[in-house]
Amino acid sequence: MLDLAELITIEKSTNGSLMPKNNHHKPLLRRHPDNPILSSTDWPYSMNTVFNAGATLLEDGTTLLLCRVEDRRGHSHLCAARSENGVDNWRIDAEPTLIADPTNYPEEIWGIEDPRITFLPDLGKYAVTYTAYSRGGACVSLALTEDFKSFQRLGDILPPWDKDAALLPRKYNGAWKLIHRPTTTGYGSHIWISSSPDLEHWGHHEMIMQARRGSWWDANKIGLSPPLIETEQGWLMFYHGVRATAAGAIYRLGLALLDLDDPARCLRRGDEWIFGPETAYELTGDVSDVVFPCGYTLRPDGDTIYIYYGAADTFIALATASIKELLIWLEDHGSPYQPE
Ligand code: M1P
Repeated sequence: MLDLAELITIEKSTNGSLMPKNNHHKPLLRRHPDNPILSSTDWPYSMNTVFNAGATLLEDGTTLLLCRVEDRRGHSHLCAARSENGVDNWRIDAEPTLIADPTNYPEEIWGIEDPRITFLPDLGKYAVTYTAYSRGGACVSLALTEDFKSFQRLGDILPPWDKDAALLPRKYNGAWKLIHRPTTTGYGSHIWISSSPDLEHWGHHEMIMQARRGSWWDANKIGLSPPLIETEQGWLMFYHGVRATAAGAIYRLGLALLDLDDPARCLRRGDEWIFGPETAYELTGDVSDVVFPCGYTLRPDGDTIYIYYGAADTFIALATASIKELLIWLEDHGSPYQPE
């Protein structure tokens, strides 16, 4: 893999300068021409909307999306869709793949939402972290699976309000690490990391990155988007920032880099958003002005990623990006992280 200094040199020598700080530069995230790639009309059963999908590559190279499907009561469940190329010809489970089970897991009374998938090589299993919508609010739940057919539920691992969670793929000094987003009344919604010896009992809670304040695009409320992406420079983190405006919230994406050896340490954070709602399918839907990725897959070149995002809480769309370009952008458009 090229190191960052080398990449910056390449970028400078081919462009004359680093990417300009305006919205005319080549977009970092490029929308697929087939967008939206999945919508309610593709579904084999009656429902309202499909959005916010977790993603992974299965052993045989198949792309699996675990999609959030909202039914016509407003409750969500998860449904798997599989494709050979990650773009089209999706094979969608004929029935919901993972549904709320409020009898055994009362915290799932109002549905389950927004899955993130991390493969855990030590266990040979995929971990699915998702939001359980309980009477007390949103909380973080976890299930393990080998095949996305049967699931071993560990139940709610963090109490309300907490969501936007994903595991790191390996332990640090015997501890699993979970990135998540608790909300505290009067304090806001920030990104935290917690540790566990067994995936069930969580502690050592530390804040990693604070929402900014004032007029920033990511003021007051941020959250992890897909699981972290491992690079030689650190864990690359896409996060969403929610701007409250008189016309409603705008969900956009930003970038940050966490220390590979100590993921509780944020090294760098981008100043500007890198992706926001612009197209009709992002601007109009059940919830307008939302782009919300929960999953990505790494393509065979080891650099291109496919980012799957919910658009306007109504569709699933796909954007492609280069990890190298994202790191260069962060170097040029970011600053060392300073808490607000
Ligand atoms: O409607 C936009 C998003 O709102 C919530 O996200 P967050 O709590 O991070 O602001 C979630 O309900 C998410 O599913 C939804 O897309």
